Amino acid sequence: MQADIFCRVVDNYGDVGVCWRLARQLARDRGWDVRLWVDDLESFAHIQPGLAPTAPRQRLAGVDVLHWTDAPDPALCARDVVIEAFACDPPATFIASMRRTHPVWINLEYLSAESWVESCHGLPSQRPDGLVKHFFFPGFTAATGGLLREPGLSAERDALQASAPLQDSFLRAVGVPEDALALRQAGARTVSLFCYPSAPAAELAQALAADPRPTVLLVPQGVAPALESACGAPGAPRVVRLPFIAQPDYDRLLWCADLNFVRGEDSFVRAAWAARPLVWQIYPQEENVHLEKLDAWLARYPAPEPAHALIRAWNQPQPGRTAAACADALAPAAWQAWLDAARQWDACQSALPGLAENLAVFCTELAKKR
Ligand code: TRH
Repeated sequence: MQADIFCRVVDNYGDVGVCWRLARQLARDRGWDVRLWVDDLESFAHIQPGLAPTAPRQRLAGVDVLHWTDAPDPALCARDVVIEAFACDPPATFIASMRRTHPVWINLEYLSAESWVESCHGLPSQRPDGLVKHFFFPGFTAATGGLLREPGLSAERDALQASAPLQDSFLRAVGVPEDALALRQAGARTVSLFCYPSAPAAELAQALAADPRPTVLLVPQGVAPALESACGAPGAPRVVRLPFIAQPDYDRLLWCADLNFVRGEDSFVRAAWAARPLVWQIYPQEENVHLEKLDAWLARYPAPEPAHALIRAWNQPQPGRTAAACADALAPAAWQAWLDAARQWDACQSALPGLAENLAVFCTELAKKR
């Protein structure tokens, strides 16, 4: 199969993060010939070291990466499959070529745990020009497109989680200093923090400082910039700033942490595969629509009530609420229940077929009917 994936970077790194992960999987695991068109290579380079932000075309991890500009090369025509991510609309000249070849056309939607997704997943939309676009919804049930997950991920994760020396050498390689590694070896909790500016990070620091177990807090550069000033008191977390690292290394970082604060779409899914407690900050939308989506996910996530309360507080900050909720969620009984729930969440979600697999099967079936 020959496929073109179109990605417009709306904000941050999730749009390109999802497309890049999908492109690599279709190329590596399904043997597809994939061209990935991205309009913002600067953002892409942030999460993919080695990507040249000014190159019009480059080959990386078995994928042809194209800079999607206002004047795309008219010689590049549609082939078997066209995937537009998040309703981004392929360029007009490319759609003209689609009218000639009638490829399978997929709109890959954003992830939501809401139940309506099941009834919309896979539906066709007939256009006046004769082309048909199919909606493909990621999701948490067998009646959706599933979640991106690479084969062999659990075994790789289990091996790292079972070995303290492997974790040390990985963390050292991504820039965690020796004093922080020593704290971990002495029993400190490891927390990773990736959040939006609205997150009550100072309250999190306060709650971790009040907890008897010390904390090493791993934070990407530029995220929660005021954290250091909230971490001056004795017992406060040891904040370690890390550069942005490539997606497979970010996975490993999540696997090494006891608790992961994640955001958006892709890091949220990756934290599930760590099989460790996670706190999700959902991407904020107008009129608080995102809070309904958060509730839909919480209704599926089997964590105990104190963990749910912390996740709600993290998304709707009010003075004192996050610090109190964090203390409750870290209390021994709640924490143990959360650990069990995280393992259960990973096990039940990873038992479902992955998104790349579902999408490949869906496209192959449609291609047969062309
Ligand atoms: O960056 P995000 O907030 O992205 C998005 C976008 O804002 C998008 O417009 C919105 O619609 C969507 O959220 C819901 O969060 P996300 O989705 O977690 O994407 C971050 C990506 O960056 C993800 O692929 C993981 C990757 N990453 C690394 O590869 N290395 C790192 O060090 C870090 C911190 C992240």
